Amino acid sequence: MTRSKILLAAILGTTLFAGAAMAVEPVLPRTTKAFNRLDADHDGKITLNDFKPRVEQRLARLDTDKNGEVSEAELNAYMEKRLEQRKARLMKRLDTDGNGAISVAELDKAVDDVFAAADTDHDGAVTLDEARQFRMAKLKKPVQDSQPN
Ligand SMILES: [Ca+2]
Ligand SMILES: [Ca+2]
Ligand SMILES: [Ca+2]
Repeated sequence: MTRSKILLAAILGTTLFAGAAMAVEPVLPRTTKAFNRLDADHDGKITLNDFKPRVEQRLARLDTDKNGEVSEAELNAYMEKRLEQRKARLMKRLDTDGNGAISVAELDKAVDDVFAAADTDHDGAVTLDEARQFRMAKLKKPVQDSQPN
């Protein structure tokens, strides 16, 4: 039960709220993928010319009434949409019997799966190393990074 609560907090914390705040904030890229996306000429450096249009593009995407600025209402609408998407993804992942609610049993199953997948030496416990490798493995999956580093 306690373990489940911790995992739920971790899942909610990382998948539900991370990213939403970065909607319009000019945040410099911290991952290789995000950096490479900005580094148009791939010289390993991003310039203001690379960065500014990106930020402005993002602003324009949120400016649904196209009046040149993003209002609080527009920001709200965007964040609600994102939150809905994340919620839907979370439900899809955890609500395995599809009854519209996440039960303790379903959460326990998810915890078991995460543990089993992370416990690479199968000693029934997850070390910090295993946890780190698991997170990295999970993060790497969707990233199509051809350079192994
Ligand atoms: Ca607007
Ligand atoms: Ca369910
Ligand atoms: Ca282990």
